[in-house]
Amino acid sequence: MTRHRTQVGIVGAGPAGLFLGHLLHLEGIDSIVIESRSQEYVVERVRAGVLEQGTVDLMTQTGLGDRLRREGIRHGGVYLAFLGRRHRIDFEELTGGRAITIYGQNEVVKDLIAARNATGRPLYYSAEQVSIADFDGSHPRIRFQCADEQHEIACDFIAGCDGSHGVCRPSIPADRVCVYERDYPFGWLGILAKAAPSSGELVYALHERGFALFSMRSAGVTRLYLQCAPDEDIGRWNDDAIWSELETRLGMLDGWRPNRGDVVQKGVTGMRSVVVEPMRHGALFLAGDAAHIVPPTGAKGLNLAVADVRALAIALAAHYRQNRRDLLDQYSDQRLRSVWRAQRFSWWMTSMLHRAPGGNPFDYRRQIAELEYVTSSRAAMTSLAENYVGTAFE
Ligand code: RFL
Ligand code: PHB
Repeated sequence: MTRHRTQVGIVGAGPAGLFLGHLLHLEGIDSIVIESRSQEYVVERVRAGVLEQGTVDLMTQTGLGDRLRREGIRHGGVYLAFLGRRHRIDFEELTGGRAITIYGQNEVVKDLIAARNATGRPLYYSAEQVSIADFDGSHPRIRFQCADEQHEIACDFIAGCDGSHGVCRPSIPADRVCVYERDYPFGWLGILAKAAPSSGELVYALHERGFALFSMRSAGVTRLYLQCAPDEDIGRWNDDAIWSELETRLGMLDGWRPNRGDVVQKGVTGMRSVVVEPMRHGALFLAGDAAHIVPPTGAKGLNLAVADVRALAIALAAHYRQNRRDLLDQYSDQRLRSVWRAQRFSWWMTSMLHRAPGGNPFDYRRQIAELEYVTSSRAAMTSLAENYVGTAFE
């Protein structure tokens, strides 16, 4: 058995765990990160693409801004499309100049791994049989196996950054947590394609046949999503069928539609809303998807994860530097306010833009009426814009 000692043991090397390790390093606080997957898997996983200004600012302020500045694409608005027409929501004009930045989650993760490697602080990949213990007492421990060797980390705090299927949240006794949950009766089929984006900005579309989203990663790569069944068999969809469905749902009366190209990745993801309360149990702090999941329609998950660990790093720094406990004590309540605000927005965007299976024509007409309102009333547009460009850090 190899024994380690650190100040903060971090479970999970997604954006939350890696960003926390980075922020703690800048504060001179030691950490060990353990990750159940391989480095390749963590880097290649295709997920989010929309960064709020708070995420961009934090990356820039903490030395992670170089590639983001060169390769990130600033968007000053998005389109909502229905009945064959696109309607632009002008974020910059409605929110006093605020915008979003397109930069893939896997690029964020690459930048964070490079920063971690430069510090020489440990990051264990392919960790097995991960467990946490005694986080209610004074000797929190993380145990895992790596390359057939047993490891035990003794730490002051454990950061549960292990996503929605991790071990940290289920380690909390069930009678001590409240889990608020909502399933949606649909999922997203997503593709990444080598095709030049035919729109400069994202297009969220409601069609009679369901939702579709046009997004991008770079000048040569388009990211697209289709509403599908939550348990959709991707094997049923050849590339031609996917493009043809995308063209049906995204094709506009003015002739606009996505450019076709080679599909380089495809997958299906379910949609859920989850909040775990509280986000702290003794010396265990949950952050990111380990504590909350939002449906991707509001583009909030990654931003919430980054905002959580920023708050946690500030609270841990106050503890180590000034012996203050108050910020650690406030962490859960403070973050839950912002999490619930993002939940409301993500639920609302999802409900407005998806067709429930078996939904009746009344619902569809009501959704169109809502979209007509949102794209014509300045008050309604401003509400969408200010929530979309950023509330994760508030
Ligand atoms: P992650 O990224 O899931 O990372 C958790 C890490 O923990 C590891 N792990 C363990 N490690 C050790 N021991 C264990 N027992 C472990 N169990 C798990 C996992 O392997 C993993 O590496 O969670 P984190 O860091 O909290 O980050 C959250 C974000 O990844 C997530 O919220 C976003 O991807 C959500 N999301 C979006 N968010 C946005 O802000 N903007 C978007 O545009 C956006 N689009 C999306 C999305 C998520 C999507 N999917 C696939 C769910 C689009 C999609 C399609
Ligand atoms: C993406 O580009 O992957 C993306 C964009 C907006 C969303 C979700 C995902 O709401």
